Amino acid sequence: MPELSFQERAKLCACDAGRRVFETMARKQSCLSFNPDVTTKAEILETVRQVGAECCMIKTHMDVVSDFDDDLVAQLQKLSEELDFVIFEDRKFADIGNTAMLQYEHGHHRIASWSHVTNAHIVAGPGTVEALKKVGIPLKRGCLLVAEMSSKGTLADGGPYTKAAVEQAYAHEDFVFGFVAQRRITDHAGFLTLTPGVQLQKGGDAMGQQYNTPASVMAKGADIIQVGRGILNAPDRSAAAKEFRKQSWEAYTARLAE
Ligand code: 6AU
Repeated sequence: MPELSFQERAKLCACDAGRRVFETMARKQSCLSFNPDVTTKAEILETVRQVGAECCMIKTHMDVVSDFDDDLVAQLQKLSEELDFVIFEDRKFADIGNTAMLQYEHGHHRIASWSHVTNAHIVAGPGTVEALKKVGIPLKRGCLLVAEMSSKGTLADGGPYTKAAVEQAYAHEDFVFGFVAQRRITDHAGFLTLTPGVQLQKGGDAMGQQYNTPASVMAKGADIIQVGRGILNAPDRSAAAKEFRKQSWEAYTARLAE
């Protein structure tokens, strides 16, 4: 099957937030999502100001931010409009439906109220995503399912577990618009693949993370490369983000030309 453009794929995506992601990617010509995994509000906002212009998406882990408050959310939302990126809170919901629903809507972070996109594990069965959807759909939110992981020894490794994630996604296309995975795991072009574990050189960290290059993950069908420390620890973050953006966009356009 010929590779479709992100604009064409937006039309095949049944989820409002998912379409917004595809359209942002096409408009900005960016397959880059950056995660500022830092622990203060000031550092998050500083890094997002440095690289947000290069990104289609900014991914957060608000539960590591010591001074999280509503103003951080307000400032992030403002930057999302100014710099044109989608906000993705990487909460990896994993509990039974009722608990996941409460975690998504309530608590200190009230994730559903501000994050366009979130993600979920499927380990607890279909109840998790069914419950998240009840909160997310009225707010036009979207969800990615964690189908494969980048870490050494993961149990989400392409076998029956990954297949179950695909089945759950098909059952909830209006809310689930794709996967966190190491490669494309379905032919459905309306589903998006976000691949973490990306740096400019292949390698890993001391705690099991495994890295591949932008070109190699794009060749396996990634649509978005998820980059954290490859940008965060670079001497010039803006230059690093530009390089990740360039390498992944070139790989995408090469795929279209095949
Ligand atoms: O580039 P890094 O290693 O600094 O950051 C990678 C980011 C982290 C992880 O929590 C996340 O990507 N991640 C995920 C996601 C996005 O769900 C899944 C996975 O398999 N591996 C992974 O690293 O914020």
